[in-house]
Amino acid sequence: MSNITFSMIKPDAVGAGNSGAILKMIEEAGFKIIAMKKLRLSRERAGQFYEVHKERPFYGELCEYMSSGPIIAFVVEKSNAVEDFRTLIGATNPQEAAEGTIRKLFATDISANAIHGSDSDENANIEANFFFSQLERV
Ligand code: IDP
Ligand code: MG
Repeated sequence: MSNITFSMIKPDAVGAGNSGAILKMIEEAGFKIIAMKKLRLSRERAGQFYEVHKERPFYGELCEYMSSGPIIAFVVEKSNAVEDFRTLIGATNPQEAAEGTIRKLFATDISANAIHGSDSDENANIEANFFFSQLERV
């Protein structure tokens, strides 16, 4: 069972002033924040992060969007972190996201969907390492 996952509050949610409300939901769901920073990705760096999607039709739009404003990148810890965090954020398309999930409450559309959550233990580690060194985590 995994105990860490990686997340980003995306530019739409940061820009709308929803970061605090989203982080409150995450903490109330039992996740402990072990690293965090606010930054703006360059288009190139966004492209590197989403490299796995480079053949998908929305890749260009996704890279534009993810570099359009600041994000908050963070790592959280909890038992079964990857799966429980994906449940908390809801489906990729907010129109399909369950009631009470972060994307249902805060996402704009399928592209600007408020928040990222890693989809596997392997990717959680790769993505956490993309933004943070071991020493930056408490
Ligand atoms: P996930 O974030 O729920 O894991 P992925 O399929 O991994 O969803 O897609 C990564 C991100 O790419 C999504 O969170 C969303 O921002 C964007 N995205 C996914 N599908 C579409 C689409 O059909 N149109 C536009 N953007 C999309
Ligand atoms: Mg994904």
